[in-house]
Amino acid sequence: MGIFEKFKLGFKKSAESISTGLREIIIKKEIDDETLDKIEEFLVSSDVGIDSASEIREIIAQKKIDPKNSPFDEINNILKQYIVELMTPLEKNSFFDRKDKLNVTLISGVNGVGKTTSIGKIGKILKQNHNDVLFAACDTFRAAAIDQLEKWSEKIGATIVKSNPGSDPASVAFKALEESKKKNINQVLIDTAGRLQNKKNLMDEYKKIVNVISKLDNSAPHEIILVLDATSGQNVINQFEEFNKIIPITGLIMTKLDGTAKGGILVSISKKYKVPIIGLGLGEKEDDLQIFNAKKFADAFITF
Ligand SMILES: Nc1nc2c(ncn2[C@@H]2O[C@H](COP(=O)(O)OP(=O)(O)O)[C@@H](O)[C@H]2O)c(=O)[nH]1
Ligand SMILES: [Mg+2]
Repeated sequence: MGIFEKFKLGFKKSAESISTGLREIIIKKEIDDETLDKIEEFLVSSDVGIDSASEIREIIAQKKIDPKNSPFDEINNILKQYIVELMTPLEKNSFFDRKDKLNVTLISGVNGVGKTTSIGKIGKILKQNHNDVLFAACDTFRAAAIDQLEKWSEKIGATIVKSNPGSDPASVAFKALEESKKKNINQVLIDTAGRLQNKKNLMDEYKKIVNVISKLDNSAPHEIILVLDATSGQNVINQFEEFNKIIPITGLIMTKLDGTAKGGILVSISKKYKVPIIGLGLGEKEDDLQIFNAKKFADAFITF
């Protein structure tokens, strides 16, 4: 299966829900106010966000839809173009390039969103691009979390730095950076715990990790990637706000886009925060991270 087929398959549920929804609304040749209202409401219910939904409504209202063409096709094209224009500036393929200097990436996000899995997938692409990769097991809260990262390190051939469960995450980060310098490893990916139920602790833990890292290399951490789970719908907005307050987010990964009809949330978060999107999780396997491309996303999301 080619990369685009995989992409399309991953977005099948979202795309079907958009397509079916619009087909039910756009029944007249003439796009009147009532239809425009329904389209706007439908887009809001598809998680694309109130701002984008009302902008798209305006664009459709302004455009003289040629009665010779199918209004359904024209509206889908408008949607596609809107998404491409909004999201192309958020592409950041350079994240996966080979880096000549040490590059430290902190992976953040609440429990269960797919941080550890995404680290494995990112590591694989980084290795394909001729980087050396080290994983730092800084989610020391559960032994299983350390084991899980270790399995990923074996699978993709990355070095791992870990400590005993319960040990200080910042000290693991410190060891990881020392090890990367010693072994001349250019890419360090730091896995973290995401126990939002204790915000104060989480915040302190993050800050401590960042402090320790920046003491060893004052340009680090180079990236703070927030992992968001598409199935959480509008909750991702709160999560972004919370994490961005601790340390400004430099990139996003949205996971579990396979099997959910909530792909629209990616449009909403793009409109609201304009933060680069690094990749999209479309499954649990090592090759299931798609490097973000706005045109491909729009083509897979809007199929008609
Ligand atoms: N379907 C699907 N499952 C995913 C994806 N990313 C992660 N998962 C699964 O979500 C669960 C939690 O992932 P994990 O990486 O442990 O989350 P963490 O707690 O944030 O580190 C695991 O069962 C993963 O296999 C994805 O893109 N799609
Ligand atoms: Mg984890």
